[in-house]
Amino acid sequence: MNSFKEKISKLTAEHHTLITRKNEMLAKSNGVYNRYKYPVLTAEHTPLFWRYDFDEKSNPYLMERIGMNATMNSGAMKWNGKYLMVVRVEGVDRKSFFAIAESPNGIDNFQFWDYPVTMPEDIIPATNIYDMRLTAHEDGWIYGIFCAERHDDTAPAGNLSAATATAAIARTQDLKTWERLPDLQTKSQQRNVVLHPEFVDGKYALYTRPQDGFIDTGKGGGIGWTLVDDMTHAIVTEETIIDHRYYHTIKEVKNGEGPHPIKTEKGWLHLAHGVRNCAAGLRYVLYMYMTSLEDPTQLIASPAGHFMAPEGEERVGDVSNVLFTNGWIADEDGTVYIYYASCDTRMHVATSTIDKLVDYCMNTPQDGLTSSASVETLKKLITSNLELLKK
Ligand code: BGC
Ligand code: BMA
Repeated sequence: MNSFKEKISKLTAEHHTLITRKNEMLAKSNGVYNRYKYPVLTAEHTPLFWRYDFDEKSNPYLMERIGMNATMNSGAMKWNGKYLMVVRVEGVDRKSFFAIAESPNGIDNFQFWDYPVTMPEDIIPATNIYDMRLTAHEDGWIYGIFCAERHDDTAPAGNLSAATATAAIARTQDLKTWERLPDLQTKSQQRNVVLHPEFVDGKYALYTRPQDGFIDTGKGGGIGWTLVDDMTHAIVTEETIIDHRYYHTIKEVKNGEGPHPIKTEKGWLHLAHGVRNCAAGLRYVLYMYMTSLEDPTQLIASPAGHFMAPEGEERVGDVSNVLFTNGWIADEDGTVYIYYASCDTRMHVATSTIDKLVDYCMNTPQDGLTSSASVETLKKLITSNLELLKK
């Protein structure tokens, strides 16, 4: 029989093999981006010393004491030359928390820092926190905006599912010590709130996603934009919808900003998620759009349909048929690392470049909103290609 120490060594060796596994870019591509063979983070990547009690006296069977269920919806940024994610880790107790994982190259070898983030709860304590968007703002702070979820105590007795979603705000200089600021004050519930990296007219600019209820976006027409004076008392006074939802599109039911947009010569490049309903439940896909540098409320490109949808093993997980993103990194050489989660279960990376993504946004036809419009768009391309092929 293996000794306790030998069992730990074996576990440690297996874990090491997993977290240092080299990732491979998949050759198959639509020309816009490349997927990779392995997820970049799974629950199995979390440190063994988070899950096991390594004391033989208190854990003679060497059991997992604190189970981890998922690593998903992660914010991302480059930090001291490392590719870093602020991961939504979900325990088997269904509680999410944030933990930083860093990689030397952005595609593999992601390793968690020893401790998860201690997020101060000195405002109104939340039951669950998740989906942080990181913004290194030009004011010098790194902001994390995330969803804080609380039970809705106005619900009839016995309704334990009624909840409220609010945009929680925290800031840091070192990603270790976080200062909690008051939640965003707004008329409606909010999820998917994202801080724009630059001041606009001397104010902080936020992407919002007003919603009538906890799940139902209702009259909240899409991704909103608002200017606030002070992030330490952020109050939404006016909200303009900049990316609307439409009937019979990939974002018919909901949409939400992903990470903050990337500034390019041609405009702000946005990555978002869109949701539609079907017999299998809500289907979440990723889509892109662009806004003007002069006036970031103006949509300048809106390619039709999804940019990425779940494929293969990405389609199955705790909440199947879901891709979600809230992190990407634009590198100095123009490479873009897109971090996306599949099915609220695991994290993946896809790579592209700023030039390719701008080309995709500018040259993909818009949604004509009807089958006949789609056929007309398709016919134009076919005719032009058939002419070329004759030459
Ligand atoms: C879950 C989120 C989900 C939200 C709305 C929350 O309780 O933690 O992952 O997006 O409900 O369905
Ligand atoms: C949402 C998001 C995510 C999640 C998705 C699917 O509303 O905010 O947290 O990935 O639902 O469950």
